[in-house]
Amino acid sequence: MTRILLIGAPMDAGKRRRGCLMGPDAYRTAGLGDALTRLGHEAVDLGNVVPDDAAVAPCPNPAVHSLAECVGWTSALRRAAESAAPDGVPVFMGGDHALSLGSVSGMAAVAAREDKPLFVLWLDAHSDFHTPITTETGNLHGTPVAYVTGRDGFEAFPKLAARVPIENVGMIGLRSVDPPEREALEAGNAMLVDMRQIDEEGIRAPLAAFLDRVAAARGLLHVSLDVDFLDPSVAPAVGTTVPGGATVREGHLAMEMLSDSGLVRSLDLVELNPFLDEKGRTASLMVELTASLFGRRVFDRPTRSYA
Ligand code: 4U7
Ligand code: MN
Ligand code: MN
Ligand code: MN
Repeated sequence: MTRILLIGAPMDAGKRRRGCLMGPDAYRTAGLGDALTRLGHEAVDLGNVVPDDAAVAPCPNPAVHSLAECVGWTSALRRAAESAAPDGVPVFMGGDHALSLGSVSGMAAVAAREDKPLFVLWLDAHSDFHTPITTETGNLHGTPVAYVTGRDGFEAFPKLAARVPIENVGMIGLRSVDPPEREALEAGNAMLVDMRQIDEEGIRAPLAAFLDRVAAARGLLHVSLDVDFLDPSVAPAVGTTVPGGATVREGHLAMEMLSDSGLVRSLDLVELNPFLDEKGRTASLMVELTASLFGRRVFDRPTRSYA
């Protein structure tokens, strides 16, 4: 039995297209809490976070928009992560992916306090490794990995309590990486799994290797699940669809392996735009995937340990 803390983050400022603010209520409507309770967990809905008021200097990159809003969400969500984590496993119901500026930096602070390394698994079509300087769209939902790993250009944002080393980041599902992101990623040593690699060797091998590393380091694992990790044919409710994504089964296998590992300390569910959904099917799929991550099985398997 796990105590799971559902935290609504109706953030919509990380991009121009509106609708992600309805995400938390879509997850509630799709029965996220009940699905977790049925698995024997205690699921507590902490309600929605309210962003702080923030004042910022203008950004040198004129494309960037909603900077103050994003800064205000970041500080509020970081506090929410830090205050929830000692009581259970926080699940951030987004909201767009800019919410991870706060959730991941908060979990990094939690890990540092426990004197453990934080690892981040980024399940996404995109690498979200822009800085406010390199972004061309100005959409800050494309920046959280750069922020939490300590890249320059985030002076307007709260100073990090702890940086996530880039080698502790694993990205799976990649198929849309902009040239400045690619250049910066190639200078580091994150685990980068693009769709071609998934086609060639499946999702199991790279994820198992990553989980082994987390276990060996006695690390905490934060999982950030962007709806666009999945193929748009099965998960249409997202503003940034990219064809050629993960299948339903690839998604479940990843969640089942994460569940077996026992390493997941926190989770983001991001980028669901209920305004674009078809009869709630994307919200429901995200609920099903979350249930797999928290232990739902068709049949049990002998326990495999990642260590
Ligand atoms: B998401 C993009 F240009 N890279 O910077 C950008 F392709 O959270 C997309 O992963 C960012 O959905 C996508 O705007 C952010 C674009
Ligand atoms: Mn993303
Ligand atoms: Mn994405
Ligand atoms: Mn997106």
